[in-house]
Amino acid sequence: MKLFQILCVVMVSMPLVVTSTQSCQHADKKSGSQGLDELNHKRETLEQELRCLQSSVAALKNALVFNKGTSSGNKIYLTNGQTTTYNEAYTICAKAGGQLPSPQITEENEAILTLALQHKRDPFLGINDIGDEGTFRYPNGEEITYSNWAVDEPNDVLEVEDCVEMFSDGKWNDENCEEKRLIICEFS
Ligand SMILES: [Ca+2]
Ligand SMILES: [Ca+2]
Ligand SMILES: [Ca+2]
Repeated sequence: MKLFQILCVVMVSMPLVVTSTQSCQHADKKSGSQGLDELNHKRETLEQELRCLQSSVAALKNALVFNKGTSSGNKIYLTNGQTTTYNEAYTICAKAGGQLPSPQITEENEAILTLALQHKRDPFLGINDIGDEGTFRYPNGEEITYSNWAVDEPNDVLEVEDCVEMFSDGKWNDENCEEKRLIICEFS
């Protein structure tokens, strides 16, 4: 989890007040010698700061999920509760430092579903076959390695269904990208 992404999400999407009893302050131990000793000292200092940052990131992640999100592994799913087209949702998630949800395992699919059910709307996934009809890919261009299609899907009705929505049972349907669906973004 990139810290700036979390901070960005905190700032733009929720009225979350963060107070911290823990701060990642530089350990200002005096290095008395040069060379190897100094390098070791710097390494220890950096390791200490890294552990502190990791702890802060973990705390922030828990706070986000507690507030209104869901998670699976190191992925966090958040929504602003609005609906829009695929392209607009794609842009909104990218601007927030995330991407449209792209489940790669059942647990991730379930985490997205849980959030969607809370808002009683079907979301768009990032998976699509816009570039290559019939071949569904993640936003990074890689072919999907996991799928959860509903019966008889994907069916590319009227040859305009190149985006993917998630139904309220967690199953997937290819759908027209111009339809409006719940915006869920994935952060990792
Ligand atoms: Ca097509
Ligand atoms: Ca299609
Ligand atoms: Ca369909």
